[in-house]
Amino acid sequence: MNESQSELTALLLSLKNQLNQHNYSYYVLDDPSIPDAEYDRLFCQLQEIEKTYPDLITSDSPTQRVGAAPLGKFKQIKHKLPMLSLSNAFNDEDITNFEVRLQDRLQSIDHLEFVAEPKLDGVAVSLFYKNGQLLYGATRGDGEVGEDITHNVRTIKSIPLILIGKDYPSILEVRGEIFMPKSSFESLNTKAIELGDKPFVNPRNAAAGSLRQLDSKVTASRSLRMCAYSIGFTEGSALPDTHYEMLCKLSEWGLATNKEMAIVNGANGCSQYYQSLSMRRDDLSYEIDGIVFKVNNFKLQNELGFVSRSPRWAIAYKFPAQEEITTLLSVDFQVGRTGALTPVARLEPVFVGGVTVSNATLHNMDEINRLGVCVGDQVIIRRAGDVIPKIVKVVSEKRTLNPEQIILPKECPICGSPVETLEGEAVARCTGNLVCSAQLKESIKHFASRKAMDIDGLGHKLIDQLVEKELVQNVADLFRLKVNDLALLERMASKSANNLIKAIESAKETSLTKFIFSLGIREVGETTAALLSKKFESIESLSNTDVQTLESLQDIGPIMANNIFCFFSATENIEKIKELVSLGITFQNVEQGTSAELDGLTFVLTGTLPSMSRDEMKAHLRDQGAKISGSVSKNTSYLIAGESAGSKLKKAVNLGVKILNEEEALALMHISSE
Ligand code: 5U1
Repeated sequence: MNESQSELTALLLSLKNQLNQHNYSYYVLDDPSIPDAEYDRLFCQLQEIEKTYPDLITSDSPTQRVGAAPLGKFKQIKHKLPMLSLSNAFNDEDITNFEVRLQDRLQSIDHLEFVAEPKLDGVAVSLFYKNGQLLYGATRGDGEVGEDITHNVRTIKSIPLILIGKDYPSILEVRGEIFMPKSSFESLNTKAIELGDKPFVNPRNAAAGSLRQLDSKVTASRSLRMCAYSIGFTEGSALPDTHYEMLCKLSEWGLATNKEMAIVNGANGCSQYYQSLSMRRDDLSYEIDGIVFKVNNFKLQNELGFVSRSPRWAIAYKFPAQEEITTLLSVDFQVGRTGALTPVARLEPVFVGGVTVSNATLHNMDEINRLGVCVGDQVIIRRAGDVIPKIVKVVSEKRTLNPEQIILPKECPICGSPVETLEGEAVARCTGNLVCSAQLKESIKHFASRKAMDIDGLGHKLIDQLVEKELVQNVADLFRLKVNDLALLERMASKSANNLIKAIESAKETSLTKFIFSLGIREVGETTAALLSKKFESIESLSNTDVQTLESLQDIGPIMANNIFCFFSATENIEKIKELVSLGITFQNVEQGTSAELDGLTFVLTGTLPSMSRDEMKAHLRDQGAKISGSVSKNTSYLIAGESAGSKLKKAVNLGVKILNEEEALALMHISSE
């Protein structure tokens, strides 16, 4: 063997070992050691070498199997028909080539119809029905043999135990994806962190971990869902002619299918569908990692057949990866409005989730310790949707010899005041209060923001300058500014200066809710501000209340009650409020548009509303005297239902409860939906 041959063999062995190790972490531990994108790169590298030197392919190569060998924790089940995987496309050209390949094989066909379906990021499963009864459910495993997860599958409400109707085949293998909705993933991880448990890296690992439970009660508590996307083996009944009709049949028989599925024409239709769904990707309640396009006609599918691990008639057009690997270069501590020091990771720029990311939040020291992250580490960074990029894991195999520990500064990096961490709190704070220019800037930004005093045109850069030039040393100083003062600022022409002074003047007339919110009381958001304004009707009455009264209010817990009470017990805060009033700030104690019609009515909300969060809608309702309940009963006055409304909607229909959409609900409150 010459030198280059032995180098090649060593590289091949190293790639196989790495991929096998990553397969084990991913499939067996449900704890991926590297991002999928990095795995795909290693896999492609191995595939390329094997393509050039086919003699070097061994049966144990990770390229030679579809998934991972079954775990051994559960009984094994042999699929009646193998579960295959999909080949990938990463751009429109790959899709055009896909269509050209199909047309080359199908000679006489010049127009191809595809079914487009979102590719859910979950766990592939096969469900086996005999005479309409669910006999077992299995994971994909290595594609031939999977694990028997029947006991867990049976806990998933979207999986029918008995099929509906009569025209289903006597034997039916249903293929689909079990997934965890984004909201369930977030709350599962929040709970895990609270309990000191390890959170899951992403919803797919959470779904996989939840399915691999020996105790099905755990699975049942995890809000998993199933979406069927094809069939395997069938017997005893003729099937429709097309994949689309098959999906409709599955839906008729009681299986959940994807509402976004559509028939598209040719490669152009595929690309258009991809573009339009990628714009809505973040709005979906579940994670998808691409779109699957399948030739619709079953006869053509049969004609096309398979190549190694994948059918020729289908392709997955992948979205940009949401997880990537990069290096943690350094950590800075940013000081917020309440003095909280937030560690911010400075990263080697990396393209992830469709953008280049060079910063990520690390939240607090507990998070740093939980991750065990050091400067210089290779880290997995995740950016899903609009969410701030997060470091989710350290790639420990790639740690350097001398990792640099991240140490909480003893002094505030902005004002030098001591930093303290109170007993039982994860957050470290600068003790400088308004001596600290960072805290001052942030509190003014909050005060001027849209949901608070709503000072039009007073942006962050302007506020930074006003504080740095000492024109503003507290929020009240904003109302003392003159046009001439603003002339000292960069890029401030006289027209802009006049406009800003006018905006500050008109912001003086506000509502009690906005004013309470603008005070920046710890943990008091706009919903609580609305609740307090409704209950107390004046700032005097709120500032004179006691902790017990506050705690007795719905949605106010002991910590928040204490925060509110302490805020109004501090003389400097009362003085600040008086000063603001003396400068001309006025607030109506009741929100505009109040309607006595909603007094005493009970509302329940469900689904995703088109233009606002459910919390915002609740705040509007509470402002107008309505009560909010979490469940539908005969006492419910109205159900406000958005997209993907589920069981609450069904119950409301059954009980004859009136149902409103967002627009109708706003109209009821006389709020314009513009
Ligand atoms: N939506 C969808 N996801 N998905 C995954 N369809 C689909 N089809 C697949 C896979 C693995 O395989 C087909 C070959 C049935």
